[in-house]
Amino acid sequence: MTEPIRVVVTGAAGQIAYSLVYSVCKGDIFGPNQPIVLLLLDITPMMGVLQGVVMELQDCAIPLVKDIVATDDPNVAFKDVDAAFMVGAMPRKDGMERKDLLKANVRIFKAQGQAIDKFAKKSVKVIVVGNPANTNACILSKYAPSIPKENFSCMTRLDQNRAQAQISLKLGVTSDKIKNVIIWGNHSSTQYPDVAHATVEIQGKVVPVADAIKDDNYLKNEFIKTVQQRGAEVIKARKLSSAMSAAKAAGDHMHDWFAGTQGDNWVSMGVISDGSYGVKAGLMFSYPVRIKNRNYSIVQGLSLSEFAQQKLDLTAAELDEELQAALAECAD
Ligand code: NAX
Repeated sequence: MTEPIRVVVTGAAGQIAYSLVYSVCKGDIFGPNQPIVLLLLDITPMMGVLQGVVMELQDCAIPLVKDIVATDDPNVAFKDVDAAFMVGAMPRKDGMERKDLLKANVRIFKAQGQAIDKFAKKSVKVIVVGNPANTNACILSKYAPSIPKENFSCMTRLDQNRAQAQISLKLGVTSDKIKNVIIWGNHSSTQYPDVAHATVEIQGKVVPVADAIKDDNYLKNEFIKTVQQRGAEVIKARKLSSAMSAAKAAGDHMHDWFAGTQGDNWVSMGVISDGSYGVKAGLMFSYPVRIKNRNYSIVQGLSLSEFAQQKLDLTAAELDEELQAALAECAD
């Protein structure tokens, strides 16, 4: 019998977690034969709502689920965890300044980093979903110094999936036929969705996406803007932010981290920069990565046009500014 793995989801009473926990429990992410102990963390006022989520999970009657722990105590939630989905964060409220938002999130991710440092397995794999995701992940890692920096990541897979979906809609093929789309940089409107190295399989033939689309103007303008603004468009339509698609993307990210990427294909993940592609080391930057044995490596040697380089510089500068502001809050 396979030992259960311990998986924590923070922000567990929220809307992304509502889709995500079901996916975790039914085996989509860690495999159909992997038993799960699920740890759910939220803040004290949400414990009643969280109990409702626990009841529903119980009522799903999923045999993989060995135990569910719902708590408002990070020291309990992170105990011996193998995988952490950091979904909970302070949302921006009306009249809140960026500085206040950063300050609130630094406080949350500092405390949770310290708990991860103390209680999680040293091999834990962490994805930060809560915004500002890249910077929150940096803060988390800073306060969990006993855990390798490479074990922390942030989610840009939703942006990758959105980019793939746009190309698939444009070409009338299913999204699995499109490989190697890249999201560079910040999970914000400065991100750079890049299809310069992407391919599409059409009627059994693999061709560059650019050759299939044959519209450089679309790829440099409308496509990029659509992906960058997609989250805002969903909010406008739904009056709520992306949740189902965000949960699916968080699952895709963690699935590939545990199971590995296929062949030469890559996926995009926010990971700690080692200076690759001229990005300042120490920023949590979304790169194309390949994954083997639960370790990722940043794909090296991809050519960047002048247009692409400018986009990378812009998003890296934004991330640097955001991180410096967050670090200043840490010092307070
Ligand atoms: P919700 O507001 O529905 O849920 C957030 C939950 O987090 C709430 O239950 C809240 O009580 C909890 N929470 C707040 N502080 C906490 C703390 N200190 N410890 C534990 N739990 C805490 O938001 P939801 O729609 O689920 O979105 C969650 C986060 O994902 C937001 O920060 C959102 O901006 C971010 N997103 C990130 C995306 C990405 O691609 N990286 C895309 C989707 C989403 O916008």
